[in-house]
Amino acid sequence: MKTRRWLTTALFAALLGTTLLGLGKPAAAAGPYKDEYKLSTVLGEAFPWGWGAKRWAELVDEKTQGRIKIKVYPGASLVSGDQTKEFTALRQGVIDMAVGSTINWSPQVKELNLFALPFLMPDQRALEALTQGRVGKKLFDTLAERDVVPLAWGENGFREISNSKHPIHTPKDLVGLKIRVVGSPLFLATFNALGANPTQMSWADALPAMATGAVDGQENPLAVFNAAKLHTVGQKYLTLWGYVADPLIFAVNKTVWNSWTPQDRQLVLEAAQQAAREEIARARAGITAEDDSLLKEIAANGVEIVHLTPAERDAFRQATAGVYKEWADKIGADLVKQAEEDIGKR
Ligand code: X2X
Repeated sequence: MKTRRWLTTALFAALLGTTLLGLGKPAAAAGPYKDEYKLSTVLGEAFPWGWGAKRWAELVDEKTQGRIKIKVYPGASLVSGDQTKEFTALRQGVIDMAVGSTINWSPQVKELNLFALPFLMPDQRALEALTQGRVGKKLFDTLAERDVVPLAWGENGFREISNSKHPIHTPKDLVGLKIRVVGSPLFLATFNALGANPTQMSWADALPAMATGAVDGQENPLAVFNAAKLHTVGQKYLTLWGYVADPLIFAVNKTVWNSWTPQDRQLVLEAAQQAAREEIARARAGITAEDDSLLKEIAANGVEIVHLTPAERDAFRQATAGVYKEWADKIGADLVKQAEEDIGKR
Protein backbone atom coordinates (compact mmCIF):
# COMPACT_ATOMS: atom_id res chain seq x y z
CA MET A 1 0.00 0.00 0.00
CA LYS A 2 2.71 2.39 1.13
CA THR A 3 4.85 1.48 -1.86
CA ARG A 4 2.01 2.14 -4.22
CA ARG A 5 1.36 5.56 -2.74
CA TRP A 6 5.06 6.37 -2.97
CA LEU A 7 5.05 5.28 -6.61
CA THR A 8 2.04 7.45 -7.39
CA THR A 9 3.66 10.43 -5.73
CA ALA A 10 6.92 9.85 -7.56
CA LEU A 11 5.14 9.47 -10.86
CA PHE A 12 3.18 12.66 -10.28
CA ALA A 13 6.36 14.54 -9.38
CA ALA A 14 8.08 13.24 -12.48
CA LEU A 15 5.18 14.30 -14.69
CA LEU A 16 5.07 17.72 -13.08
CA GLY A 17 8.80 18.06 -13.63
CA THR A 18 8.62 17.31 -17.35
CA THR A 19 5.69 19.65 -17.75
CA LEU A 20 7.51 22.49 -16.01
CA LEU A 21 10.55 21.88 -18.15
CA GLY A 22 8.41 21.88 -21.26
CA LEU A 23 9.33 18.26 -21.98
CA GLY A 24 5.75 17.09 -21.79
CA LYS A 25 4.66 19.04 -24.88
CA PRO A 26 2.82 17.12 -27.57
CA ALA A 27 4.92 15.63 -30.37
CA ALA A 28 3.96 18.38 -32.86
CA ALA A 29 6.06 20.95 -31.04
CA ALA A 30 6.53 24.26 -32.82
CA GLY A 31 9.71 25.39 -34.51
CA PRO A 32 12.28 26.01 -35.66
CA TYR A 33 11.34 29.39 -37.10
CA LYS A 34 12.97 30.69 -40.27
CA ASP A 35 14.73 34.06 -40.29
CA GLU A 36 12.45 35.13 -43.11
CA TYR A 37 9.41 33.70 -44.89
CA LYS A 38 8.92 34.08 -48.65
CA LEU A 39 5.50 35.33 -49.75
CA SER A 40 4.52 35.16 -53.44
CA THR A 41 2.14 37.42 -55.39
CA VAL A 42 1.70 38.25 -59.05
CA LEU A 43 1.06 41.99 -58.77
CA GLY A 44 3.14 44.45 -56.78
CA GLU A 45 2.40 47.17 -54.27
CA ALA A 46 0.90 49.59 -56.78
CA PHE A 47 -2.05 47.20 -57.06
CA PRO A 48 -4.56 46.29 -54.33
CA TRP A 49 -3.32 42.69 -54.55
CA GLY A 50 0.35 43.46 -53.86
CA TRP A 51 -0.62 46.11 -51.34
CA GLY A 52 -2.66 43.49 -49.46
CA ALA A 53 0.32 41.13 -49.32
CA LYS A 54 2.57 43.85 -47.96
CA ARG A 55 -0.07 44.80 -45.40
CA TRP A 56 -0.30 41.19 -44.25
CA ALA A 57 3.48 41.07 -43.80
CA GLU A 58 3.46 44.32 -41.83
CA LEU A 59 0.63 43.21 -39.56
CA VAL A 60 2.29 39.85 -38.88
CA ASP A 61 5.54 41.58 -37.98
CA GLU A 62 3.68 43.91 -35.63
CA LYS A 63 1.47 41.30 -33.99
CA THR A 64 4.22 38.69 -33.49
CA GLN A 65 6.68 41.37 -32.33
CA GLY A 66 9.09 40.40 -35.06
CA ARG A 67 9.01 36.64 -34.44
CA ILE A 68 7.72 36.13 -37.99
CA LYS A 69 9.35 38.20 -40.72
CA ILE A 70 7.90 38.02 -44.22
CA LYS A 71 9.36 39.21 -47.50
CA VAL A 72 6.99 39.76 -50.42
CA TYR A 73 8.10 38.56 -53.88
CA PRO A 74 5.84 40.10 -56.53
CA GLY A 75 5.82 39.13 -60.21
CA ALA A 76 5.56 35.44 -59.21
CA SER A 77 9.35 35.73 -59.19
CA LEU A 78 9.78 32.68 -56.94
CA VAL A 79 8.48 30.61 -59.87
CA SER A 80 10.30 32.67 -62.53
CA GLY A 81 7.12 34.56 -63.38
CA ASP A 82 5.19 31.41 -64.23
CA GLN A 83 2.15 32.26 -62.16
CA THR A 84 0.32 28.98 -62.83
CA LYS A 85 3.14 27.14 -61.01
CA GLU A 86 2.66 29.12 -57.81
CA PHE A 87 0.32 26.69 -56.12
CA THR A 88 2.63 23.71 -56.64
CA ALA A 89 5.57 25.68 -55.28
CA LEU A 90 3.52 26.71 -52.23
CA ARG A 91 2.44 23.15 -51.68
CA GLN A 92 5.98 21.84 -51.91
CA GLY A 93 7.40 24.54 -49.66
CA VAL A 94 9.48 26.32 -52.31
CA ILE A 95 7.19 29.21 -51.37
CA ASP A 96 6.23 29.66 -47.69
CA MET A 97 3.18 31.87 -48.13
CA ALA A 98 1.14 33.45 -50.90
CA VAL A 99 -1.66 35.77 -51.75
CA GLY A 100 -2.73 33.87 -54.83
CA SER A 101 -5.43 34.15 -57.47
CA THR A 102 -7.96 31.37 -57.92
CA ILE A 103 -7.29 31.60 -61.67
CA ASN A 104 -3.58 30.90 -61.28
CA TRP A 105 -4.19 28.02 -58.87
CA SER A 106 -7.05 26.46 -60.85
CA PRO A 107 -4.85 24.31 -63.14
CA GLN A 108 -3.92 22.32 -60.00
CA VAL A 109 -7.14 22.74 -58.00
CA LYS A 110 -9.98 22.16 -60.44
CA GLU A 111 -12.68 23.33 -58.00
CA LEU A 112 -11.21 26.85 -58.10
CA ASN A 113 -12.35 27.13 -61.73
CA LEU A 114 -15.77 27.83 -60.22
CA PHE A 115 -15.13 31.59 -60.17
CA ALA A 116 -14.14 31.53 -63.85
CA LEU A 117 -17.42 29.99 -65.00
CA PRO A 118 -18.64 32.67 -67.40
CA PHE A 119 -21.47 34.80 -66.01
CA LEU A 120 -21.99 32.73 -62.85
CA MET A 121 -21.79 35.77 -60.56
CA PRO A 122 -23.94 38.76 -61.55
CA ASP A 123 -22.60 41.11 -58.90
CA GLN A 124 -20.42 41.67 -55.85
CA ARG A 125 -22.98 40.13 -53.49
CA ALA A 126 -22.98 36.95 -55.55
CA LEU A 127 -19.22 36.71 -55.18
CA GLU A 128 -19.55 37.19 -51.43
CA ALA A 129 -22.31 34.59 -51.20
CA LEU A 130 -19.71 32.13 -52.46
CA THR A 131 -16.53 33.16 -50.66
CA GLN A 132 -18.27 33.85 -47.33
CA GLY A 133 -20.62 30.87 -47.41
CA ARG A 134 -20.52 27.08 -47.52
CA VAL A 135 -18.91 27.07 -50.98
CA GLY A 136 -15.95 29.12 -49.75
CA LYS A 137 -15.62 26.79 -46.77
CA LYS A 138 -15.64 23.75 -49.02
CA LEU A 139 -12.96 25.26 -51.24
CA PHE A 140 -10.81 26.03 -48.20
CA ASP A 141 -11.24 22.40 -47.07
CA THR A 142 -10.09 21.26 -50.52
CA LEU A 143 -6.95 23.40 -50.24
CA ALA A 144 -6.29 22.14 -46.72
CA GLU A 145 -6.24 18.58 -48.09
CA ARG A 146 -3.41 19.70 -50.40
CA ASP A 147 -0.96 20.85 -47.72
CA VAL A 148 -1.93 24.49 -47.99
CA VAL A 149 -3.56 26.38 -45.11
CA PRO A 150 -5.99 29.01 -46.46
CA LEU A 151 -6.73 31.88 -44.09
CA ALA A 152 -8.76 34.59 -45.82
CA TRP A 153 -10.42 35.60 -49.09
CA GLY A 154 -9.21 38.75 -50.83
CA GLU A 155 -10.17 40.11 -54.21
CA ASN A 156 -8.53 40.92 -57.51
CA GLY A 157 -11.95 41.86 -58.86
CA PHE A 158 -14.46 41.42 -61.65
CA ARG A 159 -12.64 41.10 -64.95
CA GLU A 160 -13.48 43.47 -67.80
CA ILE A 161 -12.37 43.19 -71.41
CA SER A 162 -10.28 45.74 -73.28
CA ASN A 163 -8.71 45.94 -76.73
CA SER A 164 -6.95 48.26 -79.13
CA LYS A 165 -9.22 47.85 -82.19
CA HIS A 166 -12.84 48.82 -81.59
CA PRO A 167 -15.59 48.97 -78.95
CA ILE A 168 -17.05 45.58 -77.97
CA HIS A 169 -20.85 45.45 -77.68
CA THR A 170 -21.67 41.98 -79.01
CA PRO A 171 -19.93 38.61 -79.27
CA LYS A 172 -19.42 39.40 -82.99
CA ASP A 173 -17.16 42.28 -82.01
CA LEU A 174 -14.79 39.76 -80.42
CA VAL A 175 -14.45 37.61 -83.52
CA GLY A 176 -10.83 37.32 -84.62
CA LEU A 177 -9.44 39.56 -81.86
CA LYS A 178 -6.23 38.23 -80.38
CA ILE A 179 -6.85 38.24 -76.62
CA ARG A 180 -4.21 37.53 -74.01
CA VAL A 181 -5.53 35.19 -71.30
CA VAL A 182 -3.97 33.57 -68.23
CA GLY A 183 -2.64 30.03 -68.69
CA SER A 184 -5.77 28.30 -67.49
CA PRO A 185 -7.73 26.09 -69.93
CA LEU A 186 -11.21 27.39 -69.05
CA PHE A 187 -10.22 30.84 -70.35
CA LEU A 188 -9.21 29.37 -73.68
CA ALA A 189 -12.56 27.58 -73.90
CA THR A 190 -14.53 30.75 -73.12
CA PHE A 191 -12.75 32.94 -75.65
CA ASN A 192 -12.82 30.25 -78.33
CA ALA A 193 -16.58 29.96 -77.82
CA LEU A 194 -16.85 33.72 -78.37
CA GLY A 195 -14.96 33.47 -81.66
CA ALA A 196 -11.92 35.32 -80.38
CA ASN A 197 -8.36 34.18 -80.82
CA PRO A 198 -7.12 33.63 -77.23
CA THR A 199 -3.46 33.26 -76.46
CA GLN A 200 -2.07 32.20 -73.08
CA MET A 201 0.76 34.07 -71.47
CA SER A 202 1.93 35.25 -68.08
CA TRP A 203 1.18 38.76 -66.86
CA ALA A 204 4.87 39.63 -67.30
CA ASP A 205 4.65 38.79 -71.01
CA ALA A 206 1.25 40.40 -71.48
CA LEU A 207 2.42 44.03 -71.21
CA PRO A 208 5.06 43.86 -73.96
CA ALA A 209 2.63 41.82 -76.10
CA MET A 210 0.09 44.65 -75.85
CA ALA A 211 2.73 47.32 -76.42
CA THR A 212 3.99 45.71 -79.64
CA GLY A 213 0.51 44.80 -80.87
CA ALA A 214 1.29 41.07 -80.69
CA VAL A 215 -2.10 40.84 -78.96
CA ASP A 216 -5.12 43.11 -79.41
CA GLY A 217 -6.72 42.78 -76.02
CA GLN A 218 -6.80 41.41 -72.50
CA GLU A 219 -9.16 40.98 -69.54
CA ASN A 220 -8.41 42.17 -66.01
CA PRO A 221 -10.12 44.03 -63.16
CA LEU A 222 -10.42 47.82 -63.45
CA ALA A 223 -8.00 48.43 -60.57
CA VAL A 224 -5.42 46.43 -62.54
CA PHE A 225 -6.22 48.18 -65.83
CA ASN A 226 -5.66 51.54 -64.19
CA ALA A 227 -2.60 50.79 -62.06
CA ALA A 228 -0.90 49.04 -65.01
CA LYS A 229 -1.76 52.05 -67.20
CA LEU A 230 -3.05 49.82 -69.96
CA HIS A 231 -4.12 52.89 -71.94
CA THR A 232 -0.41 53.46 -72.61
CA VAL A 233 -0.13 50.08 -74.36
CA GLY A 234 -2.94 50.72 -76.81
CA GLN A 235 -5.91 49.51 -74.78
CA LYS A 236 -8.38 52.16 -75.94
CA TYR A 237 -11.68 50.29 -75.66
CA LEU A 238 -12.95 48.84 -72.41
CA THR A 239 -16.21 46.91 -72.06
CA LEU A 240 -17.76 46.35 -68.62
CA TRP A 241 -19.20 42.86 -68.82
CA GLY A 242 -18.08 41.42 -65.44
CA TYR A 243 -18.06 37.94 -66.92
CA VAL A 244 -15.95 36.38 -64.13
CA ALA A 245 -14.50 37.51 -60.80
CA ASP A 246 -11.17 36.65 -59.37
CA PRO A 247 -10.91 36.16 -55.60
CA LEU A 248 -7.52 35.99 -53.93
CA ILE A 249 -6.53 33.56 -51.19
CA PHE A 250 -4.19 34.39 -48.31
CA ALA A 251 -2.46 31.09 -47.56
CA VAL A 252 0.48 29.41 -45.82
CA ASN A 253 2.36 26.18 -46.57
CA LYS A 254 1.23 23.53 -44.08
CA THR A 255 4.68 22.58 -42.75
CA VAL A 256 5.46 26.23 -42.15
CA TRP A 257 2.09 26.67 -40.43
CA ASN A 258 2.73 23.68 -38.17
CA SER A 259 6.12 25.04 -37.19
CA TRP A 260 4.50 28.06 -35.53
CA THR A 261 3.09 28.09 -32.01
CA PRO A 262 -0.72 28.07 -31.75
CA GLN A 263 -0.51 31.65 -30.51
CA ASP A 264 1.48 32.79 -33.55
CA ARG A 265 -0.85 30.91 -35.92
CA GLN A 266 -3.76 32.82 -34.43
CA LEU A 267 -1.91 36.13 -34.94
CA VAL A 268 -1.05 35.27 -38.56
CA LEU A 269 -4.71 34.36 -39.16
CA GLU A 270 -5.98 37.62 -37.66
CA ALA A 271 -3.44 39.58 -39.70
CA ALA A 272 -4.58 37.82 -42.90
CA GLN A 273 -8.23 38.57 -42.16
CA GLN A 274 -7.54 42.24 -41.52
CA ALA A 275 -5.25 42.65 -44.53
CA ALA A 276 -7.83 40.91 -46.75
CA ARG A 277 -10.63 43.23 -45.57
CA GLU A 278 -8.51 46.28 -46.32
CA GLU A 279 -7.34 44.83 -49.64
CA ILE A 280 -10.93 44.18 -50.79
CA ALA A 281 -11.88 47.79 -50.03
CA ARG A 282 -9.03 48.95 -52.28
CA ALA A 283 -9.93 46.53 -55.06
CA ARG A 284 -13.49 47.90 -55.10
CA ALA A 285 -12.69 51.58 -54.71
CA GLY A 286 -14.01 53.94 -57.38
CA ILE A 287 -16.00 51.44 -59.41
CA THR A 288 -19.38 51.59 -57.69
CA ALA A 289 -22.53 53.58 -58.51
CA GLU A 290 -21.89 55.86 -55.50
CA ASP A 291 -18.24 56.39 -56.33
CA ASP A 292 -17.10 55.89 -59.91
CA SER A 293 -13.93 57.94 -59.61
CA LEU A 294 -11.71 55.16 -60.95
CA LEU A 295 -13.88 54.77 -64.05
CA LYS A 296 -13.68 58.54 -64.56
CA GLU A 297 -9.91 58.40 -64.26
CA ILE A 298 -9.72 55.68 -66.89
CA ALA A 299 -12.02 57.62 -69.22
CA ALA A 300 -9.92 60.76 -68.68
CA ASN A 301 -6.96 58.80 -70.04
CA GLY A 302 -8.78 58.57 -73.37
CA VAL A 303 -10.30 55.12 -72.93
CA GLU A 304 -13.79 54.59 -74.36
CA ILE A 305 -15.84 52.69 -71.78
CA VAL A 306 -18.78 50.57 -72.93
CA HIS A 307 -21.56 49.80 -70.44
CA LEU A 308 -23.61 46.87 -71.73
CA THR A 309 -27.39 46.76 -71.50
CA PRO A 310 -28.74 43.65 -69.74
CA ALA A 311 -29.76 42.23 -73.15
CA GLU A 312 -26.29 42.83 -74.58
CA ARG A 313 -24.70 41.13 -71.59
CA ASP A 314 -27.05 38.23 -71.95
CA ALA A 315 -25.88 37.64 -75.52
CA PHE A 316 -22.38 36.96 -74.17
CA ARG A 317 -23.83 34.67 -71.53
CA GLN A 318 -25.71 32.68 -74.15
CA ALA A 319 -22.64 32.42 -76.37
CA THR A 320 -20.68 30.86 -73.49
CA ALA A 321 -23.47 28.68 -72.06
CA GLY A 322 -21.95 25.53 -73.59
CA VAL A 323 -18.61 26.20 -71.91
CA TYR A 324 -20.40 26.77 -68.61
CA LYS A 325 -22.15 23.43 -68.88
CA GLU A 326 -19.06 21.49 -69.88
CA TRP A 327 -16.92 23.02 -67.13
CA ALA A 328 -19.60 22.71 -64.44
CA ASP A 329 -19.16 18.94 -64.78
CA LYS A 330 -15.37 19.19 -64.60
CA ILE A 331 -15.51 21.42 -61.51
CA GLY A 332 -18.08 19.20 -59.82
CA ALA A 333 -21.82 19.36 -60.50
CA ASP A 334 -22.68 19.44 -56.78
CA LEU A 335 -20.39 22.34 -56.00
CA VAL A 336 -21.71 24.35 -58.94
CA LYS A 337 -25.29 23.60 -57.91
CA GLN A 338 -24.62 24.82 -54.37
CA ALA A 339 -23.01 27.96 -55.79
CA GLU A 340 -26.02 28.64 -58.02
CA GLU A 341 -28.40 28.10 -55.08
CA ASP A 342 -26.46 30.42 -52.78
CA ILE A 343 -26.29 33.10 -55.46
CA GLY A 344 -30.04 32.75 -56.00
CA LYS A 345 -30.65 33.28 -52.25
CA ARG A 346 -28.28 36.20 -51.82
O1 X2X B 1 -2.37 37.60 -65.06
C1 X2X B 1 -3.39 38.23 -64.78
O2 X2X B 1 -4.21 38.59 -65.62
C2 X2X B 1 -3.65 38.56 -63.33
C3 X2X B 1 -2.59 39.53 -62.87
O3 X2X B 1 -4.90 39.14 -63.20
C4 X2X B 1 -3.60 37.28 -62.56
O4 X2X B 1 -2.59 36.91 -62.01
C5 X2X B 1 -4.80 36.43 -62.53
